[in-house]
This record gives sequence, C-alpha cells and structure tokens, in this order.
Amino acid sequence: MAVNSKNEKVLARDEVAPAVAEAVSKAAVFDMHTHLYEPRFGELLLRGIDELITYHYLIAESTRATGLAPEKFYRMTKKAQAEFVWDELFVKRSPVSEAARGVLTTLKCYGLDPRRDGLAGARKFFKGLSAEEHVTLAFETAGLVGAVMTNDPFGDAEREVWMKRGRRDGRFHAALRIDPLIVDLPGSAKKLSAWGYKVDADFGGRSAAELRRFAVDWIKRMDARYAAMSFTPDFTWPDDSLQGRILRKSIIPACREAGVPFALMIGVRRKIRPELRDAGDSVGQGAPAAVGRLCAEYPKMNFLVTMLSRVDQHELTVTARKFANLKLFGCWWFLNNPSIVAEMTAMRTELLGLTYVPQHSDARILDQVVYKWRHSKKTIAEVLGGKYTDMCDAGWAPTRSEIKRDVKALFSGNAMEWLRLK
Ligand code: FIX
Ligand code: ZN
Repeated sequence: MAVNSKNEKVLARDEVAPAVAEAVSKAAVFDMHTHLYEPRFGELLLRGIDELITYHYLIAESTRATGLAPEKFYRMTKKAQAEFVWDELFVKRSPVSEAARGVLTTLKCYGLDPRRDGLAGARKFFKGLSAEEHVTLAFETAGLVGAVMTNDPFGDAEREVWMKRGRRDGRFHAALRIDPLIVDLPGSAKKLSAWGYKVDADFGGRSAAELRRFAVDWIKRMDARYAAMSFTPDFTWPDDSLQGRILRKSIIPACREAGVPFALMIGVRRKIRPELRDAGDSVGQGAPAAVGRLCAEYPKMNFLVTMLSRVDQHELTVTARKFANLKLFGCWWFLNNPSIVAEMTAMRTELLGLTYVPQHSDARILDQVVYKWRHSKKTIAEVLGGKYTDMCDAGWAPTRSEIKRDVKALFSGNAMEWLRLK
C-alpha cells in the first residue's frame, strides 16, 4: 500500500474525485467580499425572502422578461415587487437563471419546498427570525466562519453606527470602501472637511496628506482588513489623473502605514441604464498589464484583485504568476455563473496551483451566502476533482489529508492569511 512521507495511505484513482468533493463540501468558508452587515447595523443588513427575490439581478431579469419600465417597478412596494418577480420568473417562466435558481437552492437548504411552499410559505418561514438568529442560520447553513463587509464611511446610517463604537460580531470583518473619493471627490471633500479633514474638491493644498489621515483613521476605527475601490475598465497605472494621484499620494500610503492590502475591483461600466439603479451596471474589458505595473512598483505591498470581464481573466492570471503580491480573489458579479467559475478555476489551478482564492459571494442579502457558496462549491469541487485525478494519473496520488489541507487553503486559509487573520 503506497503511503506519503507521513505514512498516510495515498488514494486509489477512483477515490480521488469523491475525496475532493467531500473535502470541499465540508470546508469552512471565509468569504472575503460581501455587502452584508453585522446585526448591529440594523436595516442595512438585508435578509429574508422579499429581499432575496428583489435582488438587483432579478430586477434586471424580470423587467427584461416583461418589458416593464424600471421606474414602474421601483414605484411598487417591496412586497409587490417580490410578488411581481415571483410571478414572472418562477410561476410564468422556469427559474433556470443563476439568480433565480439561487433562490430555490437557498429555500431548499433551509428545508423548504419552493414549489409546494411558494412565496407565502417562505414568508412564513422567515417571519419572526431575529437578525442574530438569521445570521447564525445563514452562516451555519453555508458553512461560513467569517465574512468581510463593504463599509462606506460616507454612508450616513453606517457612519453613525461606527461612531458609537459598539461591540463587534466576530463573524464579520470590515473593509474600508472608498469609491466616493473617485466617483465624487467634490461631494466627498465637503463631508471630509466637515469631519475635520482639510480635503479640497480639486485635491489641492494639503488634501493628499489629509485624505491619507482620513483613510488611516477609518482603517483603524473599523479594524479594516483591507481598503477597496471598484474601478471602471480604463483603470491604468501609472496614472497622473486625479484617480491616479489619489491612489499614489493618499490611499496606497495609507494602506502601507496601516499595514493592510489594497483591493482593486476593476471593470465596472457604472449605470449604463441609470433607471435600473443597482441593476444598471455593466462590464468592460480592462488592462491586466496595468495591475502588473502597480504590483511591480510596490513589491512589498499586497494587492487583492478581481476583474469583472471574462476576457481579462487569462492575462490577469498569467500576470499573477509574475507577482507574488498580486492576490486574485473570486469570480465577481457577472462571472459568478457555473460555466465561468469552472473555466476560471481550471485556468487559475493550472497556472497558479493553489495560490489564489477561488470565490467570494458578493452577497448583498444575508441568505445569498447559502446558494452562492453551495453553487460555487459544486463547480469548484468538480474542477478540482479532475485536476487531482490528472495529478494521480501523472504518478502523484494524493492522501485524504493532503486534499483537506489544500482545500482549506482555497476556502479559508489563503484569504485569512492575506487579511492577517491567522
Ligand atoms: O462594487 C461592488 O462591490 C459590486 O459587487 C456591487 O456594486 C454590485 O452591485 C454587486 O453587488 C454585484 O453582485
Ligand atoms: Zn460587491
């Protein structure tokens, strides 16, 4: 019987893929990008069936399927919106899209029968769940050991909670999200000045130092694990535009001073259909080479990167082979579909081995962690099962504990190491 250096039995060929599937299914998950909130943030934590069904993906899909004008949809109450989406995408049409199927998976994982119980039965199930109970239910069902929020100090409701310095829920970690600095510096500068940071609308005078001080103060206040920004496809580096100067003179120095990585989420074409609101964003091809130039300029700083265009993935993954400080994470947004998750996971494993984070949920509604991880784990397990079987055929059969070790790195270890949580 063949054994490894620790005298552990190596698996037979036909045991490998099932062992990978079992390890993935049981793997604890650290979710490094979500839009969830600790329960103490109140209404900011979206949860329950009506929020799940009116997720902006399903708003786009239901207004497309019916031709309903978005402004008419948004004039409905949340309850009426949910009933519209349920009727149009689940009753009148089969819920085969990824977002619609996700609702079914979540309900099924909670023990409901979506077709039998329907919207009314689902509403009954969620009724009366406190936020704490709901977080525990969703996290335990999804196997989450931690989730990183998307925290915006420019959001008045959120800022108020942070200023109260309440007791933290250890299952949640903060990320300082500062898109408003790039999207609307004049508006952000007004708020910053009111908070005591002398930042000018044109980024003149002492703005760079003051913006750096603001970022460091908030990274510390939140104990943020990283700072993050989303960028349009034309992100470039080096860049002497206002965006490039804000990054070079304030944000990157703040991350280095606070000892946190900077996350770049690149490729959003914002609001191509404004009337769709959150559902109105699209995607565009970016420049992975610019990410490489950024990593080359700051070799001692980690950059967490996810790009939105499928077209960019191969060049980005090859670029990551050159820079150990380029940390790829997730199949973001329009990429979070089984067909593309499979392609990206295979490419990343073939080019990077196990030095990446295969997925983040990007969950906006608490219950989405259930389906987003269930769907992703199934796809990732199938790809990894094939890769480990190929490795076995090449003469290196794995042991169960080696598979568990590797799967743990992919689903929690790598992310927690990058975010200095282990
Ligand atoms: O910028 C982001 O973090 C995006 O994930 C969101 O803006 C986007 O609306 C989303 O939630 C996609 O799933
Ligand atoms: Zn997001």
